[in-house]
Amino acid sequence: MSEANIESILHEKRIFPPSSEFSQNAHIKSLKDYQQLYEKAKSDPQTFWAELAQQELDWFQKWDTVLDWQPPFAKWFVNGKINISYNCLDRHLTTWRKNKAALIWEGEPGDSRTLTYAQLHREVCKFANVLKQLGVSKGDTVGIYMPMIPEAAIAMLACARIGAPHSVVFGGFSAEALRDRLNDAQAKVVITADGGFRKDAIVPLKPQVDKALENNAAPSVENVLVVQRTRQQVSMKTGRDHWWHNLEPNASANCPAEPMDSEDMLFILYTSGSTGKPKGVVHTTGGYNLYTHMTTKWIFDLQDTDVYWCTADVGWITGHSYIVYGPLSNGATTLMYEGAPRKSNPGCFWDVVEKYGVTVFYTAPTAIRAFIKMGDSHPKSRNLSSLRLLGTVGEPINPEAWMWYHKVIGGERCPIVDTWWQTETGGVMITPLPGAISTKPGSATRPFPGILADIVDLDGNPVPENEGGYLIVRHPWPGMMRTVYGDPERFRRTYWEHIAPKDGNYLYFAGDGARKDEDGYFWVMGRVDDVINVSGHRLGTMEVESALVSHPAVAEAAVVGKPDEIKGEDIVAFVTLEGGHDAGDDLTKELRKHVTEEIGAIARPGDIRFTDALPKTRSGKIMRRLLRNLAAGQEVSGDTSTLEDRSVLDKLRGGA
Ligand code: 6R9
Repeated sequence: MSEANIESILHEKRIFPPSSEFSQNAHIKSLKDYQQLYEKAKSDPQTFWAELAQQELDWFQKWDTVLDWQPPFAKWFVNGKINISYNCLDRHLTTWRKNKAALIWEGEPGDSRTLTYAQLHREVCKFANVLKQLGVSKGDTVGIYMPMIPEAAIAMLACARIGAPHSVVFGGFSAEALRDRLNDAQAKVVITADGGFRKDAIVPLKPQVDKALENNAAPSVENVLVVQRTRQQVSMKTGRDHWWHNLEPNASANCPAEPMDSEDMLFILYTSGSTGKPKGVVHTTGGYNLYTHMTTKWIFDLQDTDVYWCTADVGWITGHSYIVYGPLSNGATTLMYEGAPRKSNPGCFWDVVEKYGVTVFYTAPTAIRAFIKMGDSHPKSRNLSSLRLLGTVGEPINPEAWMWYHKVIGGERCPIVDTWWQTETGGVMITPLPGAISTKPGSATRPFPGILADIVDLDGNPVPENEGGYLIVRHPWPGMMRTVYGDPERFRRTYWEHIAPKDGNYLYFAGDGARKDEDGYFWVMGRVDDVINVSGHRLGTMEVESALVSHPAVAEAAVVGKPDEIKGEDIVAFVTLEGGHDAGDDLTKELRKHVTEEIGAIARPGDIRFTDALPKTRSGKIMRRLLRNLAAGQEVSGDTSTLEDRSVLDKLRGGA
């Protein structure tokens, strides 16, 4: 961290105000409205959130305390009783929305399905009863390892309905990664599918689950539920494995939502940090429901006529908060797409926009850069005039990509919301409110009302305008993570004591470097810890290093990120070998395969460099900063005086 060089090189001056037409129809209509909300939330956060909780959500029982803050542990809406599945479904059934499309789904092969609120409610109730039949009750954790099909959302909502916390594991993770997560969460049931369709191929899922569970390696798992999607042959273990389509049709459609305590765990979601073991980020019910509801409403400016499409995978926090919970809590129409742009169909996203008249579109900078590379002809040959608002998330967006998005996709009429947030924050933290805040390409602009974000140095002192520092948050907010599952000390250490608390004031440390400009706009520059952001996916260098070192040929490994045109960053691994193993293309291939098996294809190093030794300090720490320079093809800069053996660097430079 002390190695972090957080100097900003961006000096973007262009500014884009929303059109008056957009502002007039928006939920938050002007900068003044935003400022009023911001000031109100700042001066009395508890009243601000309590009023919204009362107005916007349905409670079975009102809370008696808005916030119980015993740093770093927060409880919101203490003793309130609520169910997020009820807020996402049941309450809309007594309104005209009953027969509105809740979920529009498009499969990669071109099949599709639309579920109204009434239909989605029925499916969720039936599936909740299936879970109950299998012995899942309130408090039991359920693993979800699914492709992007409606059953993924149905499974999440069914878990929430009966109070069983879910732990969704991204379908691209390997059997090993799945097993670790199932064990850490002590999952009782796993919900999966035979496979999913992605880039014209079948991604096998059930075989990975079999592998994760083989030899009783995840002993907490009693049952596996399997959705038939791709129809390839899978093996079913009698007594343990069940087809969704055998159980669900016979289940009762009557399943009242369980009144949950505000602070009951809603889900665990694993994310990478700077140490080896992924962290189980814990989110609870009431605060998360409110925070995702409000952010969805004001940032995506949802109106009843909108068709809203977030392209994330449900395996990531963006899928949780902004495909499933936030949009449905608002009674919106949320679109889910199974596939990804691929050689055979580079325009598939724009076909989906045209087919369904998508109005709000939310994607990642890495996707935008890939679209740019595929050429303007694809979006230009489709009718994208339904779009009225665009969003991005996952990493900083470079101004060129922002401008392309603005011109080619947005037709210069759609505001762009660049949303900064994290798995840990539950929902968006820094973002334009599109009718109120003028945008600057590359800036996430201003904090959401109620979010006291700032830039400080390592002592917690605010840094001057336009100077780089560490992004922090000063006051708890309803959507914040509550703890690291099973490890509250890690939660304290990682997020709240990284900058030492002063006079009982705790600062939430986000792990990002940023600066604030003369207009109070935030410019996020990227991670300041050992986390690499590959295509918007967080990977800890330690995780990839551990995977490499678990291969018998590898003695030591150091992993760094290098700038990549499409992915943002790519993984470069520096590897030293055990005696008797030869560096070469075969081993490179084998190691890349090995990392894919251990973690998943997203962690596969783009570049593996064999070397005799790694550059270390006298205390034995690998100097990743030097490796980052080398990986990027730059001259090694900064202080090298702590290097133990200078010749190591010379050899690496010589193209080891
Ligand atoms: C939602 C999500 C979080 C990290 C975060 C930061 C980066 C996300 C960003 C952004 C700049 C944005 N990040 N959005 N950086 N501008 N608009 O992505 O969660 O997977 O936990 O990643 O992603 O570095 O710390 P998560």
